[in-house]
Amino acid sequence: MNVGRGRASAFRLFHKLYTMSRIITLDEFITHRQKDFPYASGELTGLLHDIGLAVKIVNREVNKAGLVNILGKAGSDNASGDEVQKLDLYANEKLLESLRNSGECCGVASEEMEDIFPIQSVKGKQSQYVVVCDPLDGSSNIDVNVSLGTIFGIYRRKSHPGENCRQEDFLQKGSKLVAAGYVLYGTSTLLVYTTGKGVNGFTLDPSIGEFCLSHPDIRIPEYGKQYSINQGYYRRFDERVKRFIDHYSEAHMSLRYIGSMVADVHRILLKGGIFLYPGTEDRPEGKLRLLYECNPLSYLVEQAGGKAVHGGSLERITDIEPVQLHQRVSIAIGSKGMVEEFERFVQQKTASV
Ligand code: AHM
Ligand code: MG
Repeated sequence: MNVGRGRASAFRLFHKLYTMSRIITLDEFITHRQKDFPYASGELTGLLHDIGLAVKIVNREVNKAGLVNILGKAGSDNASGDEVQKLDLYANEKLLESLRNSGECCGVASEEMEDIFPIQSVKGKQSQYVVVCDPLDGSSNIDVNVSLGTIFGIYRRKSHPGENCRQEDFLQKGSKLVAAGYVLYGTSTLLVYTTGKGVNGFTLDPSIGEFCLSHPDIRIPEYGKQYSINQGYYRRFDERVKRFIDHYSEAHMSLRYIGSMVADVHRILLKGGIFLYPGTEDRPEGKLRLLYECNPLSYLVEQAGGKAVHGGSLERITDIEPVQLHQRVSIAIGSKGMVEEFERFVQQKTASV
């Protein structure tokens, strides 16, 4: 099955049911797509169902966060040294719970946990997959009611099924992902995912509690009118990045920065644009994590026709060999034309600086 046929099949299903004025739920869609994988045993399908369920529970808590005493800092630092808020821990727990009970996943690595979390096999099942995730991205926005997200990626394990999973199962390049996606808890709740055959988006209909296909076969525009970067760090950026920013600013491009990567990348996926989180003098690889944030989103953006590269070396993000679970990476991601413009700019300046 190639990408074109996968996308065509998604579109056919959408079209058939759409013309019958019938909604397509995430579960129906995932089950329908299982036949795109000739040797699929249903495990990956089951895993995607489980993630879909877990994020509905997280969504419920995100929505009522202002009403219950779940807000506020948990008073601890996560493994990456960042401040943890209670909702992050809750989201992490719910994802773990759902994956642990399903039997389709043999281990999880999460931004909220220092080490990997192996899962014992359930009912004798020898699960083939591991999950990497950022359970609640953009947590500094929790208590001000601004969009948050969940990011996930699924790898086929390298270690032998039946044994405990190992770190090497998670330290795989982004190009080895078999599925990746995100959930955006915004004005509506959206789940966007890919299994390497196009990108599809589903909006949660709260009246029936189901994610319904709303954005079939998403393609990122080749070019957009906005760029996204924390320009407050301008003075600490590399000269080449500074000049790229100056170039867009002089061209009267608009700056949009939410501070939730999922929300910024989602906007870019639909409208075009570029998101940058480059390194600074004190943090040469920036802030974002390769495994939990950059790889899944880069894989997905590439599937939609976009591009993602390292902000300094310009290596394709999904080609970077991870060496640590909580590794950070400088990133430029978005519309192909704009990322290539960034690349030309960096190369040019590298040559002349
Ligand atoms: P988090 O996973 O701890 O929430 O941090 C990641 C977030 C991204 O969503 C966002 O793009 C970035 O941190 C914002 O960081 P900054 O405030 O330095 O611009
Ligand atoms: Mg994050």
